[in-house]
Order: sequence, then C-alpha cells, then structure tokens
Amino acid sequence: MKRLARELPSKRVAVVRADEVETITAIGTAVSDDMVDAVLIGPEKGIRESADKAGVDLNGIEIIHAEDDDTASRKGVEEVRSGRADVIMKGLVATSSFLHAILDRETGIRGPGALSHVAAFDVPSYPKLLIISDAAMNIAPDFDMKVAMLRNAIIVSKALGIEHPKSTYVCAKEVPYDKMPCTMEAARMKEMADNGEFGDIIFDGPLAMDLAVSKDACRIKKIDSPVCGEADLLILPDIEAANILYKTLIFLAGGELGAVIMGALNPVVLTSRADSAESKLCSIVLSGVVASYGREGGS
Ligand code: COD
Repeated sequence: MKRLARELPSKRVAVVRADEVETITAIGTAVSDDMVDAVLIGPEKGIRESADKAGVDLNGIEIIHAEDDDTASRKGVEEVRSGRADVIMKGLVATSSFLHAILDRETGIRGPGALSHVAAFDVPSYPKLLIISDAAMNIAPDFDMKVAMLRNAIIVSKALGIEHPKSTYVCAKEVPYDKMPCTMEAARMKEMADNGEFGDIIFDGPLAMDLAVSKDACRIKKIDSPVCGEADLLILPDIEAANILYKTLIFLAGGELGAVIMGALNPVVLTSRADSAESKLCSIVLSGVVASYGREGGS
C-alpha cells in the first residue's frame, strides 16, 4: 500500500478534529513521507498542542480553525466538496456528527450509491491481504446494502491490484438453509455473481469462515469451491460479526489494516481508537490509493 501511495500523485486529506495526538502522528508521518498532503481542521490551539506532543512539524500544513464537532465536520466536508481536498478523515470528532455531515443531502458528499466501510487486513498467518466489510458503518444492512458493500469492496480490491478477488459472503454454514437468513442471502448473491452482475470476480457462497481461509478445512470437509482457503474479500452479515472479526484479527492474530469508507464522492477515513498508529497510517494511505484509482483507472 505504502509503495503504491508514494508512486501515485499526492492526495490532500482534510482531517476533521485533528486535535488528537494519535491522529496527528499518523497524518504527520504520511505528510513527511510524501504520501499525502493535509489540511487540519479543529480548535487551532488543540491542534498545535497535539502536534507538539506528537513531535509533528506543522510548517507548510494548513490549519482551519473550528471550535466544535459540527462546525469542524461541516468545514471538512466543504474542503472535499469544493475540490480543495481529495479525502476526508475523522479525528477526535464524534462518529455520528462526522457521518451525518457526510450524508447530508444538501451539503454532504453522498455519491449515487450507498456508503460502506471496507478494511484491508495484513495478517501474519494469512499469505494475502484479506478485505472485510462492513465493520463500522452499516449496522444491520439489508440485502441491497450487502450488494452495495460487495461492489464497494471490489473497487478497493482492484485499487490494490487484486483484479479478480476471490470473494464470499461468510455465514455459519456452507449450504443454503432457510432457518439461517444469511445463507439464503449468500446463495442469492452467488446467483447474481454467476449472472455476471459483479464483473469478473470469483464468488462463492455461503461459506463458513474456516472454508474461506483454510484449504485444510476444505479438504477435511470435502468442500470444492474456487474460493476455498484463498479468500481475498469477505462480506459479513452485520456490523457485530464484522466488528468482532476486525477486532479479533487485530488483537488475537496481530493484524494491521487500512480501512476506508467507500461510496461517497470522495474516500472517507474512519479509523477506530483501537487501531495502531501503523493501521491509522495505512488507512490514510489506502484512501489516497483509492482516490487515485477512482480518478485514473477505476470506476
Ligand atoms: N449509504 C448512503 N446513505 C445512507 C447510509 C449509507 N450507508 N446510511 C444512512 N444513509 C442515509 C439515509 O438514507 C438517510 O437519508 C440518512 O442517511 C440518515 O439515515 P438513517 O436515519 O437511517 O441513519 P442514522 O441517522 O441512524 O445514521 C446513519 C449512520 C451511518 C450514522 C449510522 O448507521 C451509524 O451510526 N453507524 C454506525 C457508526 C459507528 O458508530 N461506527 C463506529 C463503531 S463500529
């Protein structure tokens, strides 16, 4: 991801409530490594104090003063709407204030489709990136939202150079079972994939998590699937399942990640407080990569 970000033209990131040491550390590193430019929005005194604590040099970085969350969110969205910034990032601002400013029908940056959160994990025990959705935005997505989640995740996959992502909808079982709605939805998604509705991805579902990431599990259970043990992209049934997987990959599997909200007119960075400084940096970098892909090669 970082190599890609350095090769691509620098994107400008508008950081909403940058008066937080962790956020300013991540954005400061991305700027000093020439991966992005930044404009910092929030209480100016707090931003300067946080930068001092983080040891970040603010020379050449623009600051836009905003006293409270709603004003900072509005000003951040305005930066991307006007084209002065390419990406918007959440800092210390409350998630709901930030997301509502993005979703505002009059002044926000909604795109024509739905917004969803996509995280790309690097896990030491898995030989490839693992993309998961949606761990942070859509609480109880209906089927149409899950289809949108898959489409958004495919864009991220392609932006990362994974052209034909092996994809699945993860359930507790690998055969459609009418008492488990997840499996019925996964079978519906597979029909759409078989009809070419997601382009040239490789989709199978439903699959249980073990089958998605372990060839041994497939062999033992005698499951033959083109995704078996090699999944690039996982759609999860709801925010709990996805968030539990997200935190498990970090805290029990030593994963690092980059995450981005897709579907708005510009990529949105919404890091979790639980993310390491490295993961926050990767999220900034990923959003820059996705912004370049949207403009130069992508959808
Ligand atoms: N894509 C496009 N438009 C959307 C989406 C979406 N994913 N979600 C909501 N909207 C639109 C609706 O159509 C409506 O016009 C407006 O936004 C408000 O929608 P509501 O009333 O359904 O949604 P709210 O007010 O409950 O808020 C939407 C949030 C995204 C803020 C909400 O879903 C939320 O709080 N998500 C979880 C965020 C979170 O706490 N994450 C961190 C911890 S995991």
